[in-house]
Amino acid sequence: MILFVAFVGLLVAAIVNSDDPFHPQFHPGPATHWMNDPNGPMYYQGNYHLFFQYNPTGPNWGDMSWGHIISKDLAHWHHLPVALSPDMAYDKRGVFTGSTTILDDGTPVIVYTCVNSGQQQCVAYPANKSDPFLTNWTKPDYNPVIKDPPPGGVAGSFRDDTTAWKSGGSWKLVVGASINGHGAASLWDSKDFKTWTYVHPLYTTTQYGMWECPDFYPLHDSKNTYALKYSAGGRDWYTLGSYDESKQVLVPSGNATLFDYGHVYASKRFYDPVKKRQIFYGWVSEEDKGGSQRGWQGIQTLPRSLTLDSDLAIVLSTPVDELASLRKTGTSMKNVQLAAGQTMPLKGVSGLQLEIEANFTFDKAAASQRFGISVRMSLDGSMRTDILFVHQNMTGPMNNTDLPGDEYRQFPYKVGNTEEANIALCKETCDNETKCVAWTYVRKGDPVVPRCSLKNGIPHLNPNKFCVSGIKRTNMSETTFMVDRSKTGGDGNQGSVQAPLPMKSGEETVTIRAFVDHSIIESYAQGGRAVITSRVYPDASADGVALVNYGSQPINAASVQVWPMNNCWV
Ligand code: DQQ
Repeated sequence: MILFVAFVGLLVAAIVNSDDPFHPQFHPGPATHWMNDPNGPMYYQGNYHLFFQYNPTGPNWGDMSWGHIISKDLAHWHHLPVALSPDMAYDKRGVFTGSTTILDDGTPVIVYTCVNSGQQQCVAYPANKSDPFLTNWTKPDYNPVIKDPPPGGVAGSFRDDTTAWKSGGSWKLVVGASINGHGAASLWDSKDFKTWTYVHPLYTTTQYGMWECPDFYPLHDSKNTYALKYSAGGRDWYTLGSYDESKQVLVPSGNATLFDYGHVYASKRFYDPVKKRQIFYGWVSEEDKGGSQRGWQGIQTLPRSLTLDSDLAIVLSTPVDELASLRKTGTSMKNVQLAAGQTMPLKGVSGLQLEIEANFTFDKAAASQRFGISVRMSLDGSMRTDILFVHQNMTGPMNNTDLPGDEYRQFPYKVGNTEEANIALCKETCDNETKCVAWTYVRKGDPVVPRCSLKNGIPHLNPNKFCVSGIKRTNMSETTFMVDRSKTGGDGNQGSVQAPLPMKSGEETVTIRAFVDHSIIESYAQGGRAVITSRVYPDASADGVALVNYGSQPINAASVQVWPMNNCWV
């Protein structure tokens, strides 16, 4: 019966999605309706499970339940029936986010936020532990197991349980909270997984009023570094540090950093005992207004493995290797030369489901470089999303260089000033205006009046003997990774996203990897040092790929590989 239900669900999935050009086909998620946070991922008896916040009846948030899919390899997925529904008095307003923990005897247990008048924490156990699909779950009579928020907390801001871990001979669990008005990872302790007592905040800061979806886990490096993760302000943050088990606190070693500079929230990770790694999923909501008309909203990221780069003190996020099993026969090119300003469409390469990896040679001595790949590109190039490496070596005046476009304001030559003083004024004005990113001064001699042009984007560099330009030094590192959606098309978010991309000394190559799956683009630079996830909604005909060089000197793409990708539904 269960298999029959799953099979019918699968057919529905195929019917619902096949003619929707925006619906991803190799990202895990439900066939249709609303999905938000990933919940309770785990490996159990040969299967990877992923649950998620799900509305089983419609395309908008509501009736919060746990949807359920499973996979043998993190690449190919099967739909299963809803695992948890809001069917008890204590969770009738929602089965909110939570995690799974494998107990000492091998039993998996879900801890989730049960919502009624306030938010409490509840548990659920498999109805049949030997069912490897874990299709049915039961909620014991003693729920909720945590009834009240921590002292200084708020009943309506107390949610999103982590996977529990053993420390000091008992179970520890973190729940997101707002303590005395500040976001906090509230720490709870239990001997039997039934009676929980409050300890104190494992970590808290004053930056946000509430932390959703916290997590705490080791990165398995030689220094035993831990990551404390939380979701706040629409983004997912981590702080690295050490775990002081005698005091039960995180001792931070740095500032909060983003996992993904794009559109990812409420992420969840689990430890994969098979390959001994931490794996991350994140919720990627729609970035246009058409979602509910399409009948579904929300995607999960591809599973990403998290490792620590201890030199750079950042977490690297890389799509799991198993995804290579979704690749069809690919195309590969070597030593492709790109002239300054060139866009080179890749002949015979197109599709709405692609993985692309390109390695470029990076010239540190160059004044300024902007290159990468264009995806979801229309035949005439007018629609495209650019995934770029940006290197700014020089912020001072670049003679004989124009930065055409992106102007938001200009002002004329100041009479009485020398030309050099006017150039300095142009640069200084840009430095003092928050909106300003770059400037161009047009010298005397050009048919138009000499003037300063202030820009809110970094346009392409163009040789022009009348112009002198500069790019403002931002507090970003000099090398950044960028997704430019200004020409993306459709009615989605056209905003661009820039992420710091730290380079190591002596590095001479830049690797850009992108997964394009209909309306989602996951972009990774330098093995996951910078990640930007974006939603795009161009016409289905915009399916081309190009290499682009917006810089003023030639670039060599040492290797380029593109694979069309299969669907992930089995
Ligand atoms: N989504 C869940 C909450 C969580 C929020 C409700 C984060 O448990 O705090 O659907 O997106």
